Amino acid sequence: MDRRKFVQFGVAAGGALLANSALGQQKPGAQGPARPAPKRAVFPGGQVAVTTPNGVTLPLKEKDGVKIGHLVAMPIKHTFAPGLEGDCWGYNGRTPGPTIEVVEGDRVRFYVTNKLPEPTTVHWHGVILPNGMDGVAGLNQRVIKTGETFVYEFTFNHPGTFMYHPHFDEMTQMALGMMGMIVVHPKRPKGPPVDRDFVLMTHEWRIEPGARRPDPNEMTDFNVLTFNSKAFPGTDPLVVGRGERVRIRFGNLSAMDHHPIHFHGLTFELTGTDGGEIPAAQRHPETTVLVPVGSTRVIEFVPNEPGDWAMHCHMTHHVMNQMGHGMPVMVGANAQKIDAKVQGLLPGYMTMGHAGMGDMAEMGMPVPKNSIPMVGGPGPFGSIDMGGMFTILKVRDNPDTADPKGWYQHPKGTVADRADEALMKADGIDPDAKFG
Ligand SMILES: [Cu+2]
Repeated sequence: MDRRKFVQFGVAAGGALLANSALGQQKPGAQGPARPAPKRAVFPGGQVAVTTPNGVTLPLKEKDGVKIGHLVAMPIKHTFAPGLEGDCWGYNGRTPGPTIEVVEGDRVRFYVTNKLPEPTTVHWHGVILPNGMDGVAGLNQRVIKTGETFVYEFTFNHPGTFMYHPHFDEMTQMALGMMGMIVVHPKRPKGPPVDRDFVLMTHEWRIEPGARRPDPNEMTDFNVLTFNSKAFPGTDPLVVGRGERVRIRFGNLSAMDHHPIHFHGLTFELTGTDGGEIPAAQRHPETTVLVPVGSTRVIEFVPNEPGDWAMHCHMTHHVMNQMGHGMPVMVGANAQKIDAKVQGLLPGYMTMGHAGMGDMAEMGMPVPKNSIPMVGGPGPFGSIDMGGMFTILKVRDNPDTADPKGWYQHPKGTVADRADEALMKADGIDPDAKFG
């Protein structure tokens, strides 16, 4: 019996715990890194259920061969990161809404209740379905008025990674957080099975420091950038096993920006989009995947280097929390002289940013109530001076028992540190070398 079949058997027999402990505690060694058992092999062919970091999956109940779900469009309170709360709109009390997870061929009936102060609809982005179920207000259906419940019924005929969002007053409703991911597992999976499967929706928001309501009118100057509506350090890390095959499905329903998501410590292959699967012959290694607005991108990889690896949008303004973009450039300015002059008028004035922005988190810069400082969170070696669309991929030998909050323990001598003077001398390195 192979491992995957055994796990399925274990789950079926109510012995998931046994399967995990029996297979998950293999010590790395002669047989290579441990390959802990997937926790939930519940879809055809042993496909693991998707994980939505910081999120949930929509519960579905089956009746007469139809899977039934309920989405409630509603105002919500949302925490982007510790210190930043928003008055947002979402589904079932959250943004993004619950991830819809089904299997190719599934017939579904989705009820949509509107508890917003204005009409809405739901569009099933990328799903090919009967025209009257496509959700474009005025074109395919009447709007769902406040207080009404509509019903959508269709069959998911194509496997893949899709999204859902309103198609009425999109600018407002999506700016306030109304969106979610859809995963349709294939009936007969091809290619190597994955051990972990994640969904991450990218998004951008404009929230004035101190305000609670995202600004739907913003077109260019977004200052809160998120994975699953969380800005670092609010993003849950992705804990994966060394040697496991991992899939991440990205979506982008940002207003304006495409997001190049960059991975440290591994290479991946693009295996699909919301158009479908990419043929194996067209795949090639990459370290950054561009996720355009209104698209999904699916990647797969096998991490072999253990550690805490950064995973983030590579637009530098998308990995800083709540940047203000109207400031003068102060880098290189003589702060002492400026401070002395201005302090005559404004006691306590301090020029910010003259030596770069990286130290702002540690300085405890005063910020308005309900706003997050310009930089991120604490790390094992000091402050991680990134925020926004940033998270951490934690590659572990025993991911199922590893503390997701814990940091990687580096083997001795494998962390960059201050150079030893004798070694520098021996290697002919002069720190005071002159150039030019
Ligand atoms: Cu970005």
